[in-house]
Amino acid sequence: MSKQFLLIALAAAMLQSPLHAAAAGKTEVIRLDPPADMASAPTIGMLSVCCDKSMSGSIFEVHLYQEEGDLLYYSFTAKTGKDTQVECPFKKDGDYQLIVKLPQEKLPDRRSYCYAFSVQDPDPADHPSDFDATELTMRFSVDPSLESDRTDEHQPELKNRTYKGESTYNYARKAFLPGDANSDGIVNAEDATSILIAAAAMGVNQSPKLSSLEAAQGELNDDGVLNAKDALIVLSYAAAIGVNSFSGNAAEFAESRNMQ
Ligand SMILES: [Ca+2]
Ligand SMILES: [Ca+2]
Repeated sequence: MSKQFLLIALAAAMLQSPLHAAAAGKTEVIRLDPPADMASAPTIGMLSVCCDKSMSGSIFEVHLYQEEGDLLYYSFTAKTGKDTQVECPFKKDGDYQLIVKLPQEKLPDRRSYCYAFSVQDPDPADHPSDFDATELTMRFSVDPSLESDRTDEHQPELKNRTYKGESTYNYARKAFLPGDANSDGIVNAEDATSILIAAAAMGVNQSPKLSSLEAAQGELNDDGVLNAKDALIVLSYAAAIGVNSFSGNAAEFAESRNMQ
């Protein structure tokens, strides 16, 4: 039986960011296999990261800090058009950091947010009847009604020998529009052109000249590459919308038509 204590120090180096709209979507749970050296070790805690599709294109990383440098435990990208959840088990005490990288509308780089937390037992002797497991949940979403970012941290509780903590981060960010590769608010053939121009530039090792948000919005088939396949999806989607044969967004269109 492990006797652990979870000390959550959410020192959020939070910066302000532009606005982004949330939308309901079906839930997809992504489970990542733990690193090989963790596979047979008991876990002392679990970090759950949840985000809705408004966080599409964002990158989430979990690091463990060690004397010789930080160790990356997990990295995943929130997918377009789906809700995402990742669960990260910890096998040992230590200082961790969750890094969230959001695609930006105007800046060429993603903006990073760092959330530091510790999983540690400050003095095991003082807690002889502590708990078997620890859980920390972080939820990320965007709220277009907000003027600035907001953090809600709930008081941790002990229940069924599990120590639980939860925090919600609401980002005030502009609407994420799948397919809108030139960020003019609509999805049409011009976006296909932008994607093809960007793909051609990258083909000769030149800058795609898209913001990270535009690139994330243009990457429709979740293969991690911005190319003619995505442009074709945009054209097909625009044609379907034009004759009212589809009512969702471009990412949902790609999935419904199996254009992955
Ligand atoms: Ca557009
Ligand atoms: Ca693609």
